[in-house]
Parts: sequence; structure tokens; C-alpha cells
Amino acid sequence: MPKSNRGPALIADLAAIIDELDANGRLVRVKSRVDPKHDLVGIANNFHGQGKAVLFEDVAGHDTPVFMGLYWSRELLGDIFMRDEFELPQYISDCISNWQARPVGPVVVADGPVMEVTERSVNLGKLPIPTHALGDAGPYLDAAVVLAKDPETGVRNASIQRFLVVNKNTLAVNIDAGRHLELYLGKAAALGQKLNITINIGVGPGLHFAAATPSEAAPADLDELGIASEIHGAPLELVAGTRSDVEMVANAMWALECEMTPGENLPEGPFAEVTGYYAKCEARPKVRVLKIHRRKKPIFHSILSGKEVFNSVGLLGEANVLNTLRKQIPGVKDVYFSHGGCGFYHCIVQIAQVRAGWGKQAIMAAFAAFAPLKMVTVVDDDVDIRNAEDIEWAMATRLDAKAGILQIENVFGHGLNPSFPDYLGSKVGFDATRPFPFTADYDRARVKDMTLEGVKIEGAGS
Ligand SMILES: Cc1cc2nc3c(=O)[nH]c(=O)nc-3n(C[C@H](O)[C@H](O)[C@H](O)COP(=O)(O)O)c2cc1C
Ligand SMILES: [Mn+2]
Repeated sequence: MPKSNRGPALIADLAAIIDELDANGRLVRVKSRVDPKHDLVGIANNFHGQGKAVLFEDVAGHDTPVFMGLYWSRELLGDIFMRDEFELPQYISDCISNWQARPVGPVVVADGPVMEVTERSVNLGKLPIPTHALGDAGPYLDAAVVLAKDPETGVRNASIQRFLVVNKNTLAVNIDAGRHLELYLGKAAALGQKLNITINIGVGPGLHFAAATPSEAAPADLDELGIASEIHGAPLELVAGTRSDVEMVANAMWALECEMTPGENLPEGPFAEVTGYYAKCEARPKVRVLKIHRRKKPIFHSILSGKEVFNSVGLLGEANVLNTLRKQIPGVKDVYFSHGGCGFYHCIVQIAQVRAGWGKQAIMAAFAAFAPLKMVTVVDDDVDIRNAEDIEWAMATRLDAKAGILQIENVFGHGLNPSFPDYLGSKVGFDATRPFPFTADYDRARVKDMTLEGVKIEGAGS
């Protein structure tokens, strides 16, 4: 993709991104009429992980298109950010550090595209919300950014949660333990108040990443919307709420103004989660939609469970672990959350050892920097951390199975991981680095680097 002069307007605006992808041959347009129940995701799944996103132009029963695939390829994401895909965690990590040092908050502007139309009545059935997996409870919002305000301090929060559509004006939301939205709901309950939120559908990756920044990097007393400002290079624009003091994202495709009454729950789930398993149906918070605003010509944005989430939660997790390890562990070169580890359960750390024992320190620091991690594997800098075979080679030849495995029992992890029932389970770290100081026994055999330029060959290729 040619490196055009892309500024905040592009990264902050999903419509501009879709146009850019199209102009650069990275958009597949599905022209046939497609049923949003199961069929749409089934078709999208054919393109899962490839370097093109998909626009469904004719969604049965709707006159608005559905867009998927923005996050399922790091190559595509790298293009959007005009960076090599391997530089993305470092880039995001730098943005978060800059924001921590010099936060640029969002601004509230008088008007924005999301206010072009205000629906006269609330009817979620008018949105082309797909039903994803065969066992899902119904249509889900799975890529919308939730804004809320701390009922005590007024600090704004941004996060992404999945919402089941229950009826035309009701949703049920899954809020994992420890999320700031859970904290706010608890505070509202203690004050005997309702909690207002806005659900912003169809936003750019700057805001998506800001909302997905883990609490280890964006604690509850900070407004993480500043991370979007940092990524955009300009303050994120909000518009004032009409039903509460919670703002909406000015250039979202849709914004839903909603309220939650603490203690009011509805059955939510099953939903095919990032883990590759269904999240179980349980009573979870009910959300009443009070008002729907939208662009005149909105495009609905959804993401596919799997690589799309690995590359959003995972990328942000990687950025934070990299940031922490760089400060704490001498010699850390790179970090990767493997896709086999669901993008956030297995962290591979690459280290240029400077002293014995830092491999195990890296394991402990990585666990502390990102609570959902279940496994950490540390390898030397001659191992390709994005290549599962290479990592296995390091484990098979360098791991000391007696001294190099660290086990921690009964520790908080990710509730969606079935090996962490009720968020509790065991974690494991593998120090697959060479013994330090190095000896020739562990020197990797190498052949000379040669290109085929000027070499006469026959019979190569297919
Ligand atoms: C696509 C996507 C879907 C997510 N779904 C949920 C969800 O359903 N429930 C949840 O609690 N967190 C979910 N998350 C993770 C949170 O959005 C993320 O951890 C965020 O940092 C939480 O914000 P907080 O630290 O302000 O609580 C999701 C993240 C992404 C990127
Ligand atoms: Mn937060």
C-alpha cells in the first residue's frame, strides 16, 4: 500500500479507512444478499486472517452495510498505521507512554456526523447486527466502544464489551471481573443511582485501541480517551449526551444513549468467545437503550471472534508487557502474544541475556504486567518469537525441565479461559533461554546468508 499522507482524519474515521482500504485493493465487497444470522459471519470466515477486510453491501432486511476484518491481519493493520506489522506493539507502547507523560484529553465539539440523524423511536432491529456462531444466543454488538463516567469522580472510561440484543430497546452486557465498568456500576449501586453509558458503534482503530488498553497501563483514575488523541495526533472529538452527561463519539457510525440499573440482570450468552469456546449463559447486567443517533449513511462494524480479538486485546497486551519489561528487565528485545494462545494467554519474550537469572525475572514481570496471561515462555534473541516451531526448538533444546519451569497455583486469571473457573487457576512460565554465561554447546549452527541474485538455477518454483 502506498504510504500516503494520512493524518488524524483517517485513523479517527472508519468510513475514511474503508475508502482507503478499497483504494488500495484491501477490501472485498460481497455483493450478494446475505442473511445477518450465521451466513454473514460464515462468509466472512473465508477471509479470516487474510490481508483484506470485507464489506457486506446487501444485508438481508437492512439497507446498511456491514464491515468486518479490520483487525484480523497485522499486515493490514500495519498498512493503516504506515508501519511494519512487527513495529506495531512498540508503536502503540510509545503512544501509551507519551499519553502517560503528557495526556491530551478529548474535546467536546458542538456537532458531529453521529448526530446527523436521531431516530424518533428506539428500535435495535433496524441495525444490521449479525448473529455470529451457531450456538450464540442471538445478535451481538462486539466491537462497540462504551463510554461511562465514574459516579464519584466523574472520570471518563472507555472499554469494549459484548452486548446481546434482547429486544428492540434492551441489551445484556458481559462485564469481566475487574473492569472499570464493573467498578462504576458498583459505585452507582452504593449511591443508589443508575449508571448512564453510551455505546459507540463504528469507530476507528485509534479509539478501539484506547478502549482496549489494559487497566495495568490505564488505571481507573485516568481517562484513556487521551490514548486515542495521542494515536490520532489530535484531540478525540466527542459530542455532548442528550440524556445524560456521558458524551458520544462525534464520528461514530451509531451512538446509543443507555442506562443501567444496578442489580437488574438478564440472561446473557452463550457467545462464541475469543478462546474458541462458548461463554456460558448467566445473569448479567441489563442495559436500556434510551436514544439512538447515527450518521445518514452508517456502516455497521463487527469483528470475528479469534484473530481479530487476538490483534486488538493481544496487541495492546503486548504493548504493555513490552513497555513494562523494557523498564524492568535488561536485554528484553521483543514480546509476542501468540495466536495459539488466543492472543492473550501465552506471552513469548525475547531477551539478549546480560546475566543469569533474568529469564525468570522476565516471567514474573510479564505475569504482573498483564493479568490474563496463563503462560510465559522466554527465549534468547536467536529465536524467532513469531514462529511456533522455533520456540519449540528452544524448549526442546534449552529448557531445563527441572529448574526452568515456574508454576504458580491459585492465581487470578481470565474467567473466559475454561482452565480458570471463576477466574482462578494455575500459571506456568518456561525459561527456555541458554545457560548464562554462554558456551559453544548452545551456539546455533548457521549457514552463510546468500541471495539467489546472479545464481543460475533450474527447476526451482512450481
Ligand atoms: C473486541 C473486544 C471485545 C471485548 N469484549 C469484552 C467483554 O465482552 N467484556 C469485557 O469485560 N471485556 C471485553 N474486552 C476487553 C476490554 O474491553 C478491555 O480489557 C478494556 O481494557 C477494559 O477497559 P477498562 O480497563 O477501562 O475496564 C473486549 C476487548 C475487545 C478488543
Ligand atoms: Mn479504564
